[in-house]
Amino acid sequence: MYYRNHRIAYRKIKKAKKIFLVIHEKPDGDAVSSICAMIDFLEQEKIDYYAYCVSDIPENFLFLPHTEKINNAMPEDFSSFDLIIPLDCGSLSRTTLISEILGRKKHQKVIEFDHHPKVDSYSDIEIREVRAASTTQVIYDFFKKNRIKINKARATCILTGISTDTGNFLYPSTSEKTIRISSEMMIRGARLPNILESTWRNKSLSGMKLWGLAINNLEINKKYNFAVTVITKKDIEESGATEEDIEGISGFLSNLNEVKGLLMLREEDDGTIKGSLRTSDDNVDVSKIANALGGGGHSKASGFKINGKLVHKNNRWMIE
Ligand SMILES: [Mn+2]
Repeated sequence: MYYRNHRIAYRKIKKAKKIFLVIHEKPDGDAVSSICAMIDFLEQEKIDYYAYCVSDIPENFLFLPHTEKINNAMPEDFSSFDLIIPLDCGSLSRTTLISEILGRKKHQKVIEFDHHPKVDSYSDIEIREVRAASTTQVIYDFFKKNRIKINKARATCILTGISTDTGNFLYPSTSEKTIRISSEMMIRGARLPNILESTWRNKSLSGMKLWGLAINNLEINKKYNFAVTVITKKDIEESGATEEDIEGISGFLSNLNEVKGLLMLREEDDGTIKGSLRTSDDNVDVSKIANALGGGGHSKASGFKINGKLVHKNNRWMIE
C-alpha cells in the first residue's frame, strides 16, 4: 500500500491545478526540509502552489532552499486549492487547518506525507511509514518510486530532515536504510558538515545557559527509574534564551544512562506545560504516556501539552 500510494499521489500531484503545502506549527528541521523539498519539486514541474506554516521558520533552518517562499498568512481563497498536502504533521490538529480540511469541498483532496504513527484519519491518500527516520525519508521514497531526480537542493533537504530528526544519527530510528540514503544524498551534493553547522553547532550563550538550568533541575524518579527535568518561564526569562535555544535539550538529556527515559516539562507563555518524552530503551514506548495525556508521537520520542504551571514544593516539582 505504501509504495502504491506513492504512485497514486504522483499522478494526483501532476494533475493538480493549485496545491496547498502545510507543515506543523513551531516547525522542526524535518518539517521545514520536507516542505522545501516539495517546493523544489513543484517548481520544476511548474505546478502552482502555496506553502504555509502558521509559525515563523526558525533561523537555523533558513539555509535550506526556498524557505523564503513559506508564508505565515493564510491565502484569501482556500477553496481555489484542489490538493492539500500536510507534511510531517502527525495529526489533523497539528496541520493547524482543522476547519479547512474537515470542511473541504468535494474537489479538494488531501495527501498526507508523514512518519508519525497514525492518530486520526483525515486524508484521502496517506503516505505514512512509521519506520522512516524522518518525513524527508518518506519523500525520498516518493522521489525514487516515481523516478524523480534528486538534485543537490532536494538532497540537502532530505539529509537535513534525517540528521535533525535522528538527533544527528543518534536515535534508534537510525536504520541501515537511513545511513544508506544519507550517503546517497552526500553523493548527490548535500554537505553534512554545513548542515550540522547550521542546525546543531549553533548554540548561543543564552541557549547554553538554559541547557545548564535544565541539567541542574534534573532529578531521577526512583520508583519508575525515569529522569525528570523542568524549564520554568522564569528560567527562560533569566537566561534570555529563545524558542530555538530550547530545541534539542530533551534529546541531549536523554543521553543520561541507567534510566528508562526522560520527561522534560516546560512552561509555555499561554499557561500550558509542554512535556517531551525520550527513551532509548527498546522495552519502553513513551508514546503511550503521551497518548494518555492527549499528545502523540513516536515510541522513542513523543510529547503532550497540559494546562497548569510548575511549582517547587516539598523538595519536588509539581504541576498546579
Ligand atoms: Mn519528523
